[in-house]
Amino acid sequence: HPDPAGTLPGVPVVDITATGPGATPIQQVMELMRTHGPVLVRRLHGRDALFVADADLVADLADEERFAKHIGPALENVREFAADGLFTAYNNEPNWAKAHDILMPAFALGSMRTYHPVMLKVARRLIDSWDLAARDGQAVNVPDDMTRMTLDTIGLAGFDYDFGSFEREEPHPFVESMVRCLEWSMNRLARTPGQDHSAADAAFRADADHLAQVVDDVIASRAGTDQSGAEDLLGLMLSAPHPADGTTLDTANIRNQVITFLIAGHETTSGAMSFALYHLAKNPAVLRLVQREADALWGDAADPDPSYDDIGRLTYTRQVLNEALRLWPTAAAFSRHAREDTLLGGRIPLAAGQAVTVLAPMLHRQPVWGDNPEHFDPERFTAEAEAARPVHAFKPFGTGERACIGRQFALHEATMLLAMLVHRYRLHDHTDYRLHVKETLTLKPEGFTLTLTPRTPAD
Ligand code: MNH
Repeated sequence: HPDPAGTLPGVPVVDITATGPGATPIQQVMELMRTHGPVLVRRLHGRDALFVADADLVADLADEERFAKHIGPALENVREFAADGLFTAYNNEPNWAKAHDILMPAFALGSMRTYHPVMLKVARRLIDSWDLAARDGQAVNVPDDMTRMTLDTIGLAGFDYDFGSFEREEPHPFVESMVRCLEWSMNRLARTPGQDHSAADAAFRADADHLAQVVDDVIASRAGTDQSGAEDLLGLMLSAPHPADGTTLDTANIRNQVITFLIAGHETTSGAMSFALYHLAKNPAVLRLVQREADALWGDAADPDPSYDDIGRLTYTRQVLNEALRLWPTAAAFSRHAREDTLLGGRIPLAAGQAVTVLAPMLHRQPVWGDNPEHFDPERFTAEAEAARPVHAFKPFGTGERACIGRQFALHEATMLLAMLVHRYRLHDHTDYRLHVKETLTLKPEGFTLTLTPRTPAD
């Protein structure tokens, strides 16, 4: 369908063809919005994309009667390796509803109790590794180690598959291939028509093949074993009948779901924890409060044994994570389309099928957040503050029936790890790190390192 966004009344059109989107397209749109306001059309090689961050417009887009998830050009590229997996499936593809119904029970709040011991086991791998670094006075690379931790967690919790990331000097090859596939998906959007990209495309195919091989390995390590008792993701994928028609997922779709969950299940959580640690390192008063909350639970135990219920009590730690996701929502954009011709916010005419992309980092800096939105302040997420704010002002997990299925999983994992880390270590911002946000479709604080010293009871 056509995309006549350029003719929208009162919406500025910004043509970026001369520079292209560069290596940081999300941050480029953030800058454009700082100049032109929270609704704009970005034009690239004659292709228009409508971006919004205005809180009222985002609230309108959350209306599931009139709008639905849109698979835009970025997700079309991701479909090249994740196809009809849950994240990239079209709304009307039968496998979306089928997989959603089969997998939902694995993400109900109660299921987190099952994942808790695995999450704790992997958190201890990270701590063992950081203990060695602290002993040797070596810096740790925060995003790299957060990625080790989240990949091992989703591997073990979801598929009983051990990536063993802490036994490797370099990231697991799955991660390297995945990052290049995500980069390819992002950079493909910036292509100048008519140029030759066959080398990049061939390299992408090789990486996508590698992802598929890892997936086959994950599945093969379970095939032939009795699945009837297995209630993790792979067990459900392999054997759970659909509640309505009794059929199970087909083999091709299972592979797409495994790729999807291995990626979606670790990449964004890793970034979220990295940004949270960045903000803690830069905000000693907040760090004290998180430490106090962990101390209240675990005292000066050298090796605390966090229970499932402890994690629910870490309310301030959770606020810190939310505030980190406000400033740097690691899946920064999601798209919607109009189901029928409609007026967005009562003023912007949209044709049926026409796409709108929500830019969460700028939504999270709108006036509803007060007059100093750049200021890191977890008090924005007390229950009272949240109740006083429009519900759709905070969208790090998307919206509606296509919102993030793994939200509770991510928050349980991240809250526990953050609390354990601040309980155990003093964090030293030894490089006086200046934030550099790297984009690979998702966001990470590139090159952020810390040195660590053990906390003593008096700290
Ligand atoms: Mn997750 C969808 C953000 C953690 C699995 N996730 C989404 C969307 C956002 C998102 C935004 C909606 C995208 C869109 O509308 O196009 N997810 C996050 C963030 C974190 C995260 C910021 C961590 C922090 N996600 C996780 C984890 C898992 C997961 C952990 C799995 C264990 N997410 C998904 C899946 C979808 C999704 C699967 C697609 C759901 C659907 O469309 O049915």
